[in-house]
Amino acid sequence: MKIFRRNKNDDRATNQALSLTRNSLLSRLNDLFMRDSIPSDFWDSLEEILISADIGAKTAFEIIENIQLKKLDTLQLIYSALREELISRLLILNTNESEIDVFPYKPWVILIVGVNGSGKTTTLGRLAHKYQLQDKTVIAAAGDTFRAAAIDQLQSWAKELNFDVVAHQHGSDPAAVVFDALDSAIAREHDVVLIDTAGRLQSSNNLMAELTKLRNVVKRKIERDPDEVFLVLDASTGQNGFSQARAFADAVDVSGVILTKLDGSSRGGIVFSIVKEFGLPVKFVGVGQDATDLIPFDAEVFVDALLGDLSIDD
Ligand SMILES: Nc1nc2c(ncn2[C@@H]2O[C@H](COP(=O)(O)OP(=O)(O)OP(=O)(O)O)[C@@H](O)[C@H]2O)c(=O)[nH]1
Ligand SMILES: [Mg+2]
Repeated sequence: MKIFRRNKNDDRATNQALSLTRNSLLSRLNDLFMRDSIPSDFWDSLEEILISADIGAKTAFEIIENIQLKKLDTLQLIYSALREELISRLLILNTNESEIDVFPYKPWVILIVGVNGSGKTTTLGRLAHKYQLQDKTVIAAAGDTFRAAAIDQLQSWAKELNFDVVAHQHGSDPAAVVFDALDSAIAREHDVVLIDTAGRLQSSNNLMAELTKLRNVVKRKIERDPDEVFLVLDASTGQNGFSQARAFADAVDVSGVILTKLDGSSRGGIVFSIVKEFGLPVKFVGVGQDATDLIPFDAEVFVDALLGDLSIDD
């Protein structure tokens, strides 16, 4: 069963969210491509533009090399090849339809991890909303017990959207929260369990140990690993956010990335680095703070929005 199919509104929202990134790219790409012939410094300029869009030096270099191999002699052909190269890099791991929506198990268990402030709790709310729209019942585990406000924040999402939450006191053991949430989900026959986690503890070693522990609790309780482990990354941190994110990817066997705050960032090109550096698919992008602002990722729509070559009907 496939849910979360994309629609025109998703394409528009992606386009809108990428406007900052596009604006920073577009005039430079225009300068480069809107000429009568290929300028002598063309390839250096293109590489520089791609790197400046956070696409990553390695990826930019490979893209240029692949296009050069084609020995194309017009700017128009080079532009089309650039578009194809960009899309193919995202398609390696991203199908054009979200795969997370198949439900072979009940409850379907999703662990949400990422550095503090990246948008985990907001993403949880938005994912809950997406599942609810598909008539799935959702229960959330308030696994961030480190900050009292985190529990309140989750509860207010739950109140607004009308889903269940299992929460213990501030400072209690997150593993116990997850254990209870899974118990409730099984007893109440919920379809989806969304587990919120802390982005920060006294030390990052503690945090990684805690996340591993949460994973193990899930495994013990449902006799399989979490069905998805989503790493939430903030698009505005650009390449700098990577080293922290790496620690999560190493600790908990992440299955996909959710890239938030695309709307406030001019660094949308970061998705290319994510796919390359982490070898992970991007599953959703966050395009705002509302319940509806989580959009399934689509490589082609993304690249067209990035390059400003859109074929969306208005
Ligand atoms: N504009 C925009 N803001 C977002 C998006 N996603 C999250 N935010 C905002 O980012 C801030 C942090 O989001 P949270 O969901 O609290 O982040 P968190 O990872 O749970 O943070 P901690 O619990 O402190 O680790 C909030 O103000 C959110 O509204 C997005 O896609 N776009
Ligand atoms: Mg949070």
